[in-house]
Amino acid sequence: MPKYLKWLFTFGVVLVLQSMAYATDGYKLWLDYKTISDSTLLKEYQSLVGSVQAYGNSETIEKANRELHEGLSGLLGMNAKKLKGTYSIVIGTYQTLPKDIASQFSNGLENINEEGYVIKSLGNHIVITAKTDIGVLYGAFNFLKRLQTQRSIENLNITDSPKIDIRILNHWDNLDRSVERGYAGFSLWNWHQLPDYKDPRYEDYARANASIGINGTVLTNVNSNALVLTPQYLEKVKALADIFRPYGLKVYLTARFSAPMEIGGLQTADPLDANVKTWWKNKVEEIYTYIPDFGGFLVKANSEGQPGPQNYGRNHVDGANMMAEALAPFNGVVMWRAFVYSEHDATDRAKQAYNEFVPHDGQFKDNVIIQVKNGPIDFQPREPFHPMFGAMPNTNLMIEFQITQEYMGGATHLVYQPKLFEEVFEADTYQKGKGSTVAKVIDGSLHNKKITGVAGVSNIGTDRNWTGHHFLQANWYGFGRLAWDPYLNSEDIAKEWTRMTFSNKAKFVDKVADMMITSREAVVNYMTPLGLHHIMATGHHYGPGPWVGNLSRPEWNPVYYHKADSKGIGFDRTPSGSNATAQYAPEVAAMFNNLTSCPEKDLLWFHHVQWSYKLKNGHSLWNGMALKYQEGVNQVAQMQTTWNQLENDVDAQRFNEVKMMLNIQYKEAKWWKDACLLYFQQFSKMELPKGVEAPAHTLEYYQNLQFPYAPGIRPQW
Ligand code: GCW
Repeated sequence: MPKYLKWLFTFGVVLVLQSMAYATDGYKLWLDYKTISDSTLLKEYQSLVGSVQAYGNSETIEKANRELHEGLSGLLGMNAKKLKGTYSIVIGTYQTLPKDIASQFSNGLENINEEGYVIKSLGNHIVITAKTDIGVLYGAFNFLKRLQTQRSIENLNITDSPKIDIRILNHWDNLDRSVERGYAGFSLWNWHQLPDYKDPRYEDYARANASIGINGTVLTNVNSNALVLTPQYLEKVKALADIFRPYGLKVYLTARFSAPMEIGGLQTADPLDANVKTWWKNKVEEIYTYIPDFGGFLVKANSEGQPGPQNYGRNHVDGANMMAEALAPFNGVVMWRAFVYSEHDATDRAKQAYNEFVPHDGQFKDNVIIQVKNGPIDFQPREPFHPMFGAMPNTNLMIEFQITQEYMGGATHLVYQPKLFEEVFEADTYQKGKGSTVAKVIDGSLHNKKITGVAGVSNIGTDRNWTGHHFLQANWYGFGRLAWDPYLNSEDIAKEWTRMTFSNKAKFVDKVADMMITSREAVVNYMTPLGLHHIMATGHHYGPGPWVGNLSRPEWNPVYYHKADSKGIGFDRTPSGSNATAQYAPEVAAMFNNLTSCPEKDLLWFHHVQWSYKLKNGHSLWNGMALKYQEGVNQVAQMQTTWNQLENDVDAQRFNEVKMMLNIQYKEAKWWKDACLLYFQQFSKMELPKGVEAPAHTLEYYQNLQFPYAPGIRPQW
């Protein structure tokens, strides 16, 4: 072979290999517009899709136009400019569309809200329109999704609007680029190089968020650093905000309550002090000179050592309203967190947030929204819904989920969280009788709320695949989908994501979705079955630690939560115990209080139950618990089997990476089972039942394991 041919050949091979690697490393998320492999379908789509005609010249419309070009070119395997199918794809807002097209939407677009969209077949057009540019972009993504998931694009008449206003990621990212409870590398925000160096990844991040309707991002950790509010950093924040804006993604920051002292030179941060008020007013005004559409502040105050109004004898209302006043002229909001509990308060930690906030119902300003974690303790594998959701009819409430897996195995465990989110949204608060679900509280329909919101603590970092584990991309995706519409079905979301991310083969989709759905219960089973909670190791929270009982604050100790003794196990939160159930509506409280009506999945959350207590399946509590732990391990084994069967349907890179992760998950599921059962067995003094594998090591062995460098730990702890 002549030299030049050899060279060309090698070059070609390298190019092909490179593009393969790029296509399968997970970077493209669910937006990898691979050409449709089913040739009949491909031809059909090619015969239907014509040119894209975009009306309007905003940056957002430009992005929508570009997305359609890239998406169609990829999916249909030819340059989109050359498409000559029946229907041209017409995009634009109602105002910018040609009059003859716009006039066919007879009542304007009254069925959608400001961010909603309409996709409608009209003669030789498929029209994607909205009231705003961002609505058009959302519609463009939805249209592409139809092709990605291989649905019909004929006779379309789709209207869709988000049901919740603020759909936001909370990054627990520090200015040194470490990420508290982050397991996917470092923070995306390269503060040192900003504002001049604009990593293309910033735009990819905004685009991915827009594709699932996420419209806000809090860039910084709730354990906050006031420096981000200084001009030096605001300039950097502005650079990010400018990149995110065309994608409808608003920037928010965490506001450190003591900032007036730390960066403002004041002697106090008392929210009722006139100088403090003025300082925040000026600071907010300054922020808006950099970022005219700045979203507002997220505040963690008087919680886990963060400063707050209580340092000055004031309360949450004083603190939140003071900031809200400064933000109101600019339509900014304050998201004030309800994650509070105190070492000086001896009451059950599960009750403390409610006790601190509910008496203030109706006192917060209109642009304050109280951000409440999904459950009353702290993002455990399973918690009952937070009682505050059924108790503050006159206050804006938003829900906070934790997408990053602080308590669910970090980024190595495949846990499909939208199933958990769905479970919480479906829970019934009974606040206005049966059917008063958490979803209705959060979307504002139960009480006619002015602002509504859903927050998710991000699982995103610098890892090439964004989330550390390919399948954890589904949690970012599913979070966005459910924040848009909390009534969606998590199983449908799993299938949709699988089709977009991997393959449309029906068998593959079913098997993968099945594995994802199972994973949610699996993690509960192998970590904290039957309502157990907070029994993880200390600090990094990696692995089991039910034996821990020596921490300075009682409510940090696992023994505080499981209360295992010779009689039984579990936290009595009924009237004979802490009476936390009284914080729920009477119907809900009655259900939890009664041992037989309390769902067994929440049993040990609400009751201290005897080891010999008979579960619904006839097993004693001890045997039932041991079998649940084993079931969790078996479920992971089943996930491994399923995945191994799919080798031929997945590219080698992702197949192998997921396979290795599942091996870790299996090992760690066994570790949890063995360590917890050995520890609890000291109290039950009962044998492991048939069907439960004997532990691999002694209890002492598990108790001595140390992981000083486990990821995600808070640098200051
Ligand atoms: O669960 C705890 C985490 C902390 C976190 C805190 C919170 C950001 O261990 O790392 O701090 O919750 O939500 O504020």
